[in-house]
Parts: sequence; structure tokens; C-alpha cells
Amino acid sequence: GHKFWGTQPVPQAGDDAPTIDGPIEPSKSTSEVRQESYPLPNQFEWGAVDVSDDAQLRELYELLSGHYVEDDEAEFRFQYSAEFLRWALQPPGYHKDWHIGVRVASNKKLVAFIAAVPITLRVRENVLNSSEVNFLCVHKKLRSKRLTPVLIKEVTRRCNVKGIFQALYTAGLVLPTPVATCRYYHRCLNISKLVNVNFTHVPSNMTLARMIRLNKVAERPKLLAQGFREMEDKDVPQVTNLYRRFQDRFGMSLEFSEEEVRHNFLSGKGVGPDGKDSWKRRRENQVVWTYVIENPNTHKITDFWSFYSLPSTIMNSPAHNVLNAAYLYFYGTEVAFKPDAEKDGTLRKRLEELVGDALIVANEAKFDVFNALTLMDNVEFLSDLRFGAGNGLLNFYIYNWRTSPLAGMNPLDGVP
Ligand code: YNC
Ligand code: MG
Repeated sequence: GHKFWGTQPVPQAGDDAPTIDGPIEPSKSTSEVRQESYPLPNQFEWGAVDVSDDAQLRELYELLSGHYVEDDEAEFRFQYSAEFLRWALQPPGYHKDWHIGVRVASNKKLVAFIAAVPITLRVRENVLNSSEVNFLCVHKKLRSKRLTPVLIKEVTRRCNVKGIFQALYTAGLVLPTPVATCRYYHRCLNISKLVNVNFTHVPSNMTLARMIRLNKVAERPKLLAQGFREMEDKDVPQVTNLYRRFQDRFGMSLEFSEEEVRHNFLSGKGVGPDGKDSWKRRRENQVVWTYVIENPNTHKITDFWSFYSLPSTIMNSPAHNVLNAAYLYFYGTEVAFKPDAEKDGTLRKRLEELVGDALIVANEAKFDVFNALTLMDNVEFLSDLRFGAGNGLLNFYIYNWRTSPLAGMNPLDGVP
């Protein structure tokens, strides 16, 4: 049984299939919302984490890089960069007091964290002013002490104070009750390093040399001649429009304003040590990488794609400390709106070209691996582009919202 989750407004095991989408419990009025923080055990106190302040951002970085999510075998642990955390925690309209730390009362050491950011979430035909909850972390020495329910109740309270009663969150863990489940897929780029650090292995019917040859990617993006270039600020209106129409095809999506598109696709760039544009420096200082295809004749943006940089600490390799991973983020293409594009293979072909170029850029920038989930249209191209299924699953949850499960977030409702 779930002592905590059993008390929360989430679909519970054994609930009947919902006949109509809607909240599980009604929104509270201002006077019904609790105004005081929940109590913490004596030696701890709530402490703000101001991520605009370099020293506090560093504290958060240190907590997460030592104690955040690991794979099942405890070989790799996410190592979100300070720049990434700032990017993820300060989207348009963010609230400082939704960045919630727990500190040791005596010495103010940061030992736990949870955060929410505002999002506009569409689930089927309903558009919800919601929050997205992420970066829940409790120091390894304080595990299994039921701090988590207090963190979750406090972030819920602070959302409620701002009139927000729904939230989106993801976890590898299975809780009551996922709205969708996706699998992680991995496209190996730096084969010898990935074999060396035990991220992948050479199959018994293959040699390392052959595996390297098979996974080689081209040196230059294939769509260069068609107007491939990095996204710029002037592209924001067109990318927003394409993003919206493309996302409308899915059962669930995030709605982005132009300001959110600018933030999500163009910000998160740290300043390199000496301003030079070498790939290594870019990889270490740029969170999100976004490219567009601009039709050379009409100047219309016909396609875009993006990935973000999220390294992992390699915990037990003598040779390497960091796995440089790129994660496929959002993309869109006008091809999706041609009649029958989903049925006759033209959408699949276009996505293969676009994401194929993303692999080329990531490889050029010396990322070791390119990851993607089985959401959006990804199942269309994953195997043809030599992504392999990983062990990891990611479950998607919505707090206080009833809807029937989305069988993947694919418009064709393909299973993950
Ligand atoms: C988890 N990941 O089931 P029951 S993902 C939610 N998400 O409750 P304790 C979780 N709940 O089953 P520990 C959870 N992990 O008894 C555990 N729980 O009802 C539940 N790991 O608490 C669990 N980060 O404090 C159980 O557990 C209760 O000391 C047990 O701490 C857990 O960010 C954790 O994986 C995860 O730092 C903090 O293991 C710790 O084990 C840790 O005794 C490494 O807690 C890092 C890690 C999680 C990444 C993420 C999304 C979080 C979503 C939280 C839910 C938000 C709901 C919406 C709120 C806003 C609503 C509005 C409006
Ligand atoms: Mg605990």
C-alpha cells in the first residue's frame, strides 16, 4: 500500500475507468488554502534556494550531482549543470518560492529540494494552468524518513496559494497512477567510450571495429542545402506557430507562448571561458541546441528540432568521469500536415532526415550518446536511425486530474 499516495488526489489502483475528464477534487478557494508551511522534523527548516544567486545555485548543483537520480545498477547519475538548472527553474512566470529547499537548522546545509514551475498543460481537449514538479531530491543520509511526503505537500500548498491545483511530473518509479509510460532509447555515438564505461557492450556476433563502422554518422548535416541553420530570435513567431500545430496532434502537450519558445529553445547559454566557439566549449556551456530549416526561396521555417545537454557522472570507471549525453527535445515539421503524410511514410522519412541531422550535430560536438523517449512521433524513426531500447522507463503523472491513459503520446496511439 501507499501510505502517502493513497491519501492524494491521484487515480488509485482499482478505480473505474473515468467516463469524463476532470479534477479529482475541486479547487480550493483562497480562504481554504493553508497559509503556513508544513512542519519539518526539528533539526530541519525550510530554506529558499535562489538560483539567480551563483552561490545558492552551486549548493543546488552539489546536492543534485551527489544525490539525484541514478540508473538501477548505480553506474550513472544525472549531473545537471548549473546553467541547466537555471534554465529549467526560471522559465517565464516562474515563482521564486516554488524553488523549495530543506536546510539543516544549525548550519543551513542544503539537504533536500523540490521545485515547481508554471506550465500550460493540454490533456486531450482540456487546457490546464498547472505546474511541473521536478528535481525532488533527499540527501542519501536522510532517506526513508518520510521527508518526501512533506516536500510534496509543501510544494502542493505553494501551488494552491497561487491558484494552481493540477501538476505534471515524471518518475522512473511506478506510483499511482501513470497517464503514460515511455521507454528510453539510446543512439550510441562514441562507441569505444560507451563500451569502455559499460554503457553498452559489443554483441557476440560483432567486433568493436564493425560496431564503430555501423554506427558512423556523416560529418555534415544533410539538410544544409535545404536551408539548415541554428535557430535565431527572429524565428520565434514562426517556430511558435509550427510548434503549436505540431503538438496539437498529440493527446497531451505543453502549450508555449512566444516568450516560452524563446526561453525553451534559445536560452540557457553560458558564456564560454574565452568566448571562442569550439565544440567542447559549446557542449559544456550550452544547454539547449535548436536548429531550423528555412526555405531559401520563401524564407518560411518548414521544420525545427532541438536537443538538450544533460551529462551523467560515471561512477565506477577508471578511465572516464562524465558521460556526455544529448536528449532529443521538441521538433516540428510542415510535412506532418500534408494529406496522408502519416500513412504514406513521408512524415517518417522527413523525421529521419531531421533527427539524422541532429545526430550529426551532436556527434560533431562530441556527445557520447543521443537519447530519446517513445513519445511524440519518435517511434517512427528510432530503429531506422539505430537507436536501441534501454532498460529505463519514464512514467508521466498528472496530479488531481482524471483522464484515461494515453497509450504513448503518439497521435497514432502506438504502444511504447
Ligand atoms: C518520487 N520520485 O512512494 P508511499 S522524480 C513521488 N515521486 O510514498 P521517503 C515518491 N513520490 O508510497 P526517500 C518518489 N519517490 O508510502 C518516493 N516517493 O505513499 C514516495 N532519490 O518517502 C514513496 N528523485 O522520504 C513513498 O522516501 C514516500 O527517502 C517515501 O525519498 C525519495 O523529481 C526520493 O529519484 C525520491 O532523492 C526523494 O529517494 C529519494 O526514499 C531521492 O521516506 C534520488 O515517497 C533522486 C530521485 C526523484 C525524481 C521527480 C518528480 C517528483 C514528483 C513528486 C510528486 C509531485 C506531485 C504534484 C505536486 C504539486 C501538485 C499541485 C498543484
Ligand atoms: Mg526521507
